[in-house]
Amino acid sequence: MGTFFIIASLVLLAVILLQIGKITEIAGKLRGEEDMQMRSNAFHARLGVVFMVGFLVFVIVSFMYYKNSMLGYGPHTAASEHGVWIDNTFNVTMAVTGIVFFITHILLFWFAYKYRERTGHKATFYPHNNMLEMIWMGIPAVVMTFLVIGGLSVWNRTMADVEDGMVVGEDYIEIEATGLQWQWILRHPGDDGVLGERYYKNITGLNPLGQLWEDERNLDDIHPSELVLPVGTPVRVRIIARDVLHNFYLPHFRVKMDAVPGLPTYFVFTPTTTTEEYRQRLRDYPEWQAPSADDENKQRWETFNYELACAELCGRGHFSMKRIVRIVEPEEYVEWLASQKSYYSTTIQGSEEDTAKGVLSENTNE
Ligand SMILES: [Cu+2]
Repeated sequence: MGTFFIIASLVLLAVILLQIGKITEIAGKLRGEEDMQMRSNAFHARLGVVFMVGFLVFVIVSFMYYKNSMLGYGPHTAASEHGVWIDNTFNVTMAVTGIVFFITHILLFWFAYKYRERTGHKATFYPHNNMLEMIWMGIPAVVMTFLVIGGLSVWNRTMADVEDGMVVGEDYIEIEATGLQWQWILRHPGDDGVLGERYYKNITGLNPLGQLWEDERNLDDIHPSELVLPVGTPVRVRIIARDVLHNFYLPHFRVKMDAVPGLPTYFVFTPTTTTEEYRQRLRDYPEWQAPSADDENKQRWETFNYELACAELCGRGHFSMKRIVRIVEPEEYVEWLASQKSYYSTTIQGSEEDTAKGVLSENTNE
């Protein structure tokens, strides 16, 4: 019954609105409709211009407000070698598209205002102008070509693998990140500088990466809880997923690569700024320098840490795939590495897994 009354009231309301519309129409005819129409046109065209100004001011203000929080701006310049190229590419694209954004929005609303219907003005039929078309096809084509070629060149340099002839452990460090629901298992090579073999059928509760313990290179590999790397040395990260898609994401280094089950990927990057240097950069940032620097600002640098995250929405624990990343001086890295115990020595040695050494797949899997 209640529903019936609600529906009936809505129908009545619609009828009333229709009637009001009709009355307005008739009243308009009596008063001279055309004049009303023109006044309404002018009003809405002006509203459009006001909206445009407000909108563009809002765009500028919000950009100014958030700029210090955005990667690539303010104090957040890239902490890796290739990150600087990527930031430049982004900034150039932003400048070009930003200019076009302002021009097109101003034209859009200005034209709607200037060419509104007015008494005594007749629209011109203007279907074709070769010159004009050449200009608006030509300029974007040339600009896009430059953006795409520049972008491709940066992409190719960023995605390049280590150079031929480079020696792992000497010229670069190779580490491994395995994503699974919901954590990253990091693996650093031990003293030998090389990661040992792994085989997925060897994965057990004790051996989450399926490392082959008969491969001696595995015995000194460590599974650190933080990603610690020396500044200035190229790092090659092997990226692996154990279940669903994950994504190895180091925002401050502009590193981002999918971790795909069954398809190993990699990323090579060179950290250029230690954690301490980055904190100092935040501390020295002029806009946060005021003597009245509030606690919130101080927090920014006192507690700053690089982070490893997962950038693929991989399930309900996705958010927890966060690891602290520390970039340190090379000497500190050597010290840190020496202080770490190998996964084999802490977890495997003496266990059932250890005695099963040499027996591949099936047996160790159960
Ligand atoms: Cu994930």
